[in-house]
Amino acid sequence: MLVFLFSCTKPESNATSEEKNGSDTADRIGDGNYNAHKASEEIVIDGKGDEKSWDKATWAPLKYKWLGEDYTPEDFSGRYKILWNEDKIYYLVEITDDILNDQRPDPFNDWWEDDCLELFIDEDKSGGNHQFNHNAFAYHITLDYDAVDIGPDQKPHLYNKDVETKRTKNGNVYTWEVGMKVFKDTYKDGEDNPPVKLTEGKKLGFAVSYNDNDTTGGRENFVGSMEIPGEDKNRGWIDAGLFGTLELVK
Ligand SMILES: [Ca+2]
Ligand SMILES: [Ca+2]
Ligand SMILES: [Ca+2]
Ligand SMILES: [Ca+2]
Repeated sequence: MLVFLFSCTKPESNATSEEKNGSDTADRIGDGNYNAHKASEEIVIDGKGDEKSWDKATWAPLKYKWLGEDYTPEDFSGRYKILWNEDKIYYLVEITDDILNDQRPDPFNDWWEDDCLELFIDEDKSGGNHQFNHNAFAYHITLDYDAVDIGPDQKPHLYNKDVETKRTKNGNVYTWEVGMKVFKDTYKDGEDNPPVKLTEGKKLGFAVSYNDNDTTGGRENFVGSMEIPGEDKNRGWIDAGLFGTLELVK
């Protein structure tokens, strides 16, 4: 009888009771897609998910290794939640990391080699190449909150006015809270671009990821929210077709 009971239990489910409180079924959590609820109050970017709306958002894992050797949960583990309102998409990302590495204070000096949170967003879910254009954005958010991406001039730019970030620390657990404006692919660097007004039912392409660097002075692991097929898994910064779907729900 005991064996029968065990066989009915889903052995691979990572869902906690907190995850089950969300509207998503446990089965689809972590498949790289996400249904984000609308925030019902102002989200203050302070690195604390203590706004009530965060309680209705479901945690999803950062569990797909895109680069590096295998790692332990103490070395890296991560999960994220997303909310939205008319003006912004909000992320709460909880990262466990044994060592924070910020060897390059200049944000344009190989920014992906320091510890950084990397958020991908494709406003119209078009997919396609976004390496040197704004078809999609790949915001690398550094430990001192610079948001870096490459523009059509093939040079890195700061997008700090579009992406607001704060982080808190509790032991080796870091909570990043991000408020991100969303832009069309007509975005012009150095100009005043109107952000898109977000609406219920909208679908965007997205990925959440983290570059973990500890002791080698370079990126040791790159871990993301969706599976990337094939041998070369470091293609998200070029190909928006790999992104998951972020749907804005009630
Ligand atoms: Ca907050
Ligand atoms: Ca680490
Ligand atoms: Ca696009
Ligand atoms: Ca690290």
